[in-house]
Amino acid sequence: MTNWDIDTAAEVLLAAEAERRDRGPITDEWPELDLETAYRVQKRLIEKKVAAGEHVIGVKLGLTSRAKQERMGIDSPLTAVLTDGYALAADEPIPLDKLIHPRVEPEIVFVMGKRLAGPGITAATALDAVESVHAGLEVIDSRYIDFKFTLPDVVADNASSSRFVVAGKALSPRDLDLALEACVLSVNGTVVDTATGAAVQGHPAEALALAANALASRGEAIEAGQIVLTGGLTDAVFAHAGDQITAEFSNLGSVVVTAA
Ligand code: OOG
Ligand code: MG
Repeated sequence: MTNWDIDTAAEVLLAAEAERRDRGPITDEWPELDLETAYRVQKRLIEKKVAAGEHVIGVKLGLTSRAKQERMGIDSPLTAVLTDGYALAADEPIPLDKLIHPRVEPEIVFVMGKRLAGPGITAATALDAVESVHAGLEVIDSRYIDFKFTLPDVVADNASSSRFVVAGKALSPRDLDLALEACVLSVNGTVVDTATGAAVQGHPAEALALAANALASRGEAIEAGQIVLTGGLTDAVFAHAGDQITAEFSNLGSVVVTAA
């Protein structure tokens, strides 16, 4: 029997990631894992990645769209931390041999020009701190069997973070209406889903403001230069060997990953 505490939970999740071993929800064994404690597990997990040589490069939001919330059965958004260990280079395939059951979702991505620290951040102030906006794809790979988890479980697991890719094309957020930005998700040339930027909290800048305010409640901020993934616009699709998954946006351009 595991004697659960914050450090043990972080170690168990890191080992599951490293050894490609999915497991049952931690809350089944440690029902006292509440949301606040789960964010402390997430923080400890990131501290361990940093101690092993990774660098924090940004923040992500999860469960910001209805499509994602309905699929995962959780109606509350969350935040997680991005390190350079999750970044895929432009032509780098999804390494299926290192992952458990990866799924891919299209996201609108911000690169911050200024530090953004809550509380009291509105979508307008949030957008003022953005340097550029990009198309992105996130690869999620829950360490829980069948992506079945409660909110504290998924927060502790750094929101299923696994890999992400950000398109090189950069636009100023002032040059387009991100609520109307359209996204078409295709697998091997077949359209599987569509959405607009309004899918995430009505506007991706609302998601950014939400992140800044949520982080402030835990004494943290979004730093200048950091990347922010605003959350899957559509449900995520499973990545199988040989798949080519593409998100085409109306103004932000296209971003593609292959699974190898
Ligand atoms: C949780 C991760 C959520 C998003 O964009 O909503 C997320 C999951 O779906 O496993 O990254
Ligand atoms: Mg995501």
